[in-house]
Amino acid sequence: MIEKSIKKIRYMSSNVGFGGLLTLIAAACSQGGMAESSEFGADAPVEDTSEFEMVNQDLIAGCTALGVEATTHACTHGTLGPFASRVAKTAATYDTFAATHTYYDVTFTDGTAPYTGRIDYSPSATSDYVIYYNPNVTVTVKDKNGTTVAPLLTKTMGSCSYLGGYRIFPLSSSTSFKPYQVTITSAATTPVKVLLENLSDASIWWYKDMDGDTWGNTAQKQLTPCIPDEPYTVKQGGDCNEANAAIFPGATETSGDGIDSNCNGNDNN
Ligand SMILES: [Ca+2]
Ligand SMILES: [Ca+2]
Ligand SMILES: [Ca+2]
Repeated sequence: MIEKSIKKIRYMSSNVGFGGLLTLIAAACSQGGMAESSEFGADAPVEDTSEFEMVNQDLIAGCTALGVEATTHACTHGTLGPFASRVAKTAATYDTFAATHTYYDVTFTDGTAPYTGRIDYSPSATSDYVIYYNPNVTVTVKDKNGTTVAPLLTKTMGSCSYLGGYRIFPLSSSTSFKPYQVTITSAATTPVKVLLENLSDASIWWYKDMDGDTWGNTAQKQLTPCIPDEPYTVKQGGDCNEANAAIFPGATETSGDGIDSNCNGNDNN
């Protein structure tokens, strides 16, 4: 469903312009759902799930940053919302992030720098979640039992003026672990902008392109929200010859040369 949604957005965005694209992105957000990562090609890296075997990992091995599909989507929330306010508390009762896809203004109750407080979050699906924030603050996560959840990735973001950075955590929807305790520590500024996203919603297929013709091998692909992982660098499959950059869907066909140059199964057209 997610792959269909992303493809639909990409197709439709060419016709609806930027404003329409943002509407489509918001629509995709609301669809939610879980994307399976079991359809990787034969050459895809094998994930080490030993440390996080409870969760579905969307981050491919060696992921160094999220791709623009994820970061652009998140950045639009800074201008379009939806917006909400939450109070990070130090008392026994904590405010909660009620849902993903909301851009939160988080305020603190202690009133002195460094500002710090806790908000609880109960994910609806087991997945990798990204917590974006602005300015760059420290975000740590523990499960309801007080066990620290190690971040999978911590990055600053230079491409969005509304979000300074992000951290990615593997979270479970099991009540054995949630609600999670999200602690935010800010050196000097309050409130802090915070946005949570299920990374499955931002995952897209990347196809393996060995001959550099921008068309990939349909059978060898990765589903990930990360930046392209060489050689999984293109978003379109259908290349019927990965050893010849002159052969790809739509290439010029030479009739009767014994080569299907445009990958339609026919030598002559
Ligand atoms: Ca290719
Ligand atoms: Ca042909
Ligand atoms: Ca031919």
